[in-house]
Amino acid sequence: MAKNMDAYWMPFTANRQFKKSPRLLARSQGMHFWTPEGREILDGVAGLWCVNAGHARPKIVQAIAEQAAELDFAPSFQMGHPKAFELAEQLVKLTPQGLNKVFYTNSGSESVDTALKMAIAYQRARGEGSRTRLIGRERGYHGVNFGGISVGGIVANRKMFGTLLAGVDHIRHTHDPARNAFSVGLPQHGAELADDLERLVALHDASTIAAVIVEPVAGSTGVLLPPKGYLQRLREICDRHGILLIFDEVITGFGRTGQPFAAQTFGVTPDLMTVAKGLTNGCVPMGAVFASDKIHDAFMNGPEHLIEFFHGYTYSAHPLACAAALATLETYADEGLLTRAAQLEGYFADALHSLKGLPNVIDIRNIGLVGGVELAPLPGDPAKRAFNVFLDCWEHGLLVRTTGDIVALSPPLIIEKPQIDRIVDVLGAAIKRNA
Ligand code: PXG
Ligand code: PLP
Repeated sequence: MAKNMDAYWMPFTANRQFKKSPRLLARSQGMHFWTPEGREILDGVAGLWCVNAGHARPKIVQAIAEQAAELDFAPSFQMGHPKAFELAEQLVKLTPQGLNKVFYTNSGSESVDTALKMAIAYQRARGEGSRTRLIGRERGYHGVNFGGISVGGIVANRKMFGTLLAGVDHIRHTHDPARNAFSVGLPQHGAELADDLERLVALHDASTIAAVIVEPVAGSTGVLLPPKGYLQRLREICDRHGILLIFDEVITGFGRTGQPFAAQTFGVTPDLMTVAKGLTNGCVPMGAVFASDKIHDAFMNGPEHLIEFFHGYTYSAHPLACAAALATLETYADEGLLTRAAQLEGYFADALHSLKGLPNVIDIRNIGLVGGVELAPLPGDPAKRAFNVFLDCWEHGLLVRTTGDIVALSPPLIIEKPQIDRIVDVLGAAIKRNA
């Protein structure tokens, strides 16, 4: 282990607390991590919502190793390599109908900023250049780049960073525990919150709005589910006003909600879809934007020797990432993982909702293999109770995530029923100990 922990400035971490009592992971396999001392930790969150097929899957490990030896890097601008095309072809077999074009990035944050740029540029390309405004949603998380924090709705991620992007507005979030607490699956109340977009159309005029971006299920801000009919209504309003709909599926993509994408679970097709995380099972950084043919084709005019879209990353379609993604898709297919969450949803829901009635549990939410348990904050000390529960779970061999006073669960899709029971047992005991 490192003798000195000073040099590493850790992301989204309480650095001083961490360095006083570090939590280190040294090895991983299947549903588990092991600490450097050899303590086994059950992975309740698929790493950071990304290791959907579980850890150290042989096909993926082998593909990365072989790729590194065969073609370590290929320039991404004006050049290509076979696996980039092969992967795109495989991916569009999984996407909702009409989303047939793939643009590669290296993270969810880059996918979001790419999709926002595509939306504005598309509007201009089709002769609607006044449509530059972007609409996000309160409590949305769209990564940490400037576009993403601008459309995002998390005050802590925004307030330190100046004026952000100009011309952004937000619709209201859908979290409504007063009416929807302890809903199993989608909440009944709140489809009308989609009409908040009409309010912004009335304020700004549709002719100024390029796109709306939402997570089908908000992950980072605590597993907030779309009320029944909400996403359909948002789609209708966008269509009525010529506004593009972007689904940020960085968490919901690749099987989390029981279908390959949440767009399919909810039966609503966006114009652009962002993914990352589960695309490579978290093994090599990679993201992507799926674009409709309509959007892609709007760029494909002008002289053929000229670049159509002035955007891209050095590491777009990195060979190691493409190899990892291809092996990941194969692993998902071999084991039926992209629909396994639908089979386990009922069992997972029952287990999770059995925590109702424990001290300070004020809401429980679930869909597919994602769940949120909301705790009453300690008076005057927001986020502390959930953090204490997180530390307690860690001490008892379970990794969970917390955001504010919400505990989030998002286990690898290979999870077995006894492991679901164990997650709920350890979490329940931690909640009781921290009452
Ligand atoms: N959009 C969504 C919907 C996300 O959930 C991003 C964009 C950004 O992706 P990158 O790869 O740039 O981090 C995300 C990422 C958590 C947590 O536990 C969530 C994310 C990342 C890390 C932790 O809430 N979501
Ligand atoms: N900064 C400088 C000076 C660069 O030359 C480049 C890429 O060439 C970048 C930033 C962007 O890096 P990336 O393409 O990895 O996002």
